[in-house]
Amino acid sequence: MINEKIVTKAIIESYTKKLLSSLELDVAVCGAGPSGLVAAHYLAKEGLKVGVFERKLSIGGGMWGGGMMFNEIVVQEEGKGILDELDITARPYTKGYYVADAIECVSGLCLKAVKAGAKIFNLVSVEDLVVRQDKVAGIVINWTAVEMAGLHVDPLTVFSTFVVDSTGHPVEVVRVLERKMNVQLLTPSGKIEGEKSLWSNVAETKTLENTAEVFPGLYVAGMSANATFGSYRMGPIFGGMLLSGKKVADLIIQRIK
Ligand code: 48F
Repeated sequence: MINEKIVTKAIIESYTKKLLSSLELDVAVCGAGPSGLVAAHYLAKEGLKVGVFERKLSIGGGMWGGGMMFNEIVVQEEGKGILDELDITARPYTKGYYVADAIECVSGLCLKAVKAGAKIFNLVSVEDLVVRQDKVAGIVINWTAVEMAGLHVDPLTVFSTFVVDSTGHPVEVVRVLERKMNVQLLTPSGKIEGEKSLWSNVAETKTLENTAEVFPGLYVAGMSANATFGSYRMGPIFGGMLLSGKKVADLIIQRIK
């Protein structure tokens, strides 16, 4: 016989425990697309306390739909290395190009991040930052449902040594900092440079170069790195996203350890 009171209490208590244990993090990852999930996996695997905050119900960002809803993705040799490490199948297509099932990729990345110890909070939007003494010191979160309904409900706060903006094309977290704090970012103009049109070859390389700290305590990864530093988009080739997630994790691990 199932007692619904126990089911309800189990869910509320265990979620609350998970959230309470994530109020002070080593790294807050904003956005659970491919770059954010890879970052979360490598950071958590090093024993760091990682929380991932994702606006949507589903995890995986722009990866589920492959290219134009053909749910396959393409990676190059370097990106395949990461898929191999994470036990995700990549099949050779032609020299230097591999294809992978987008569904296996997202579910594989998600499972690896969670199993490594990262806590993922879906349905939660990052709406602001905590900035202390000219350093980003945390994030300000609210339920996506509150945001969608336009309800006048105050958010809550999560403190974090480092914050990663992996919100993809809209580069939302850096944008908040730029809009509200009138700070100089570590970009050529001191502002968000903005994303350029599609050029896969350049964009793939630039994504890695652009994966960096953009303001003390705040890193950018994935498409948000390219949008911040003014590079091109690349379409459904995902090696750069995976490598960027690993690079941001490596940079933060070096800083913390
Ligand atoms: O867009 P997304 O997949 O970012 P990514 O890791 O990968 C980009 C590729 O999917 C693709 C591409 C590949 O070549 O160009 O576009 O850079 O995932 C970003 C995630 O962040 C969430 C959003 O719902 C998505 O799942 N997100 C965006 N803003 C917020 C957010 C926010 N303010 N708070 C929480 N989550």
